Amino acid sequence: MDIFMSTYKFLGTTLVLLRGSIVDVHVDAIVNAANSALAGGGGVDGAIHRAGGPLIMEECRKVGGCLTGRAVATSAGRLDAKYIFHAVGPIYGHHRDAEHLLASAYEACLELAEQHQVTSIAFPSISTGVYGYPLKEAAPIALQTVIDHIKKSTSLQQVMFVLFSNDDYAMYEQTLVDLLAEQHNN
Ligand code: AR6
Repeated sequence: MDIFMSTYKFLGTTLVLLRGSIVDVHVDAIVNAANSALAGGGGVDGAIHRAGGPLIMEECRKVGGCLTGRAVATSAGRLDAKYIFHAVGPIYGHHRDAEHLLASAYEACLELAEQHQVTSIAFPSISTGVYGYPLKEAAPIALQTVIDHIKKSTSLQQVMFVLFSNDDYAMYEQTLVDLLAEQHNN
């Protein structure tokens, strides 16, 4: 399988887009697209628990749950990371104010990154699988939230988005190029 990757420098931080599985990346914090019961499931959540082993679920049970639009941290079990940040995105067509909740899920992870002073983080495309959020609408929310965060003082040297399909990767790439051009023009 071909590897697609592109990198962009924004202020002091490197933004990376990668086509692949999030369990294969080496970063301080891997973000999980979780549910509010932290009960595990399919997609990213299934892949992380399978690859990371039972310790992650044990810690999730102790935490007990997470509100939509928020995130909680656990350790990363067997994965090559220090933390898993379990973020709960909105269910499209179910939650009112889905746009705000989606941005808030990303912000919650970025805040956890600062609290734990991590230097690298990998996001999946939260809510765009089982939760049905159209990728074309979700990509600018995800990327703009990261751009806005980086404008403040941050411990993050690298922010990665790991996309699972070629189409998702292409959409994120085009959206990021457009958003960074807007930043330069402002
Ligand atoms: N690496 C990166 N991206 C992936 C991977 C992977 N290994 N697997 C899927 N994707 P989803 P959600 C993409 O469904 O929409 C779970 O059951 C996928 O193609 O993982 O937030 C949870 O337990 C899509 O673009 O998360 C929740 O109940 C994106 O990741 C619920 O699904 C997100 O898809 C959360 O749904």
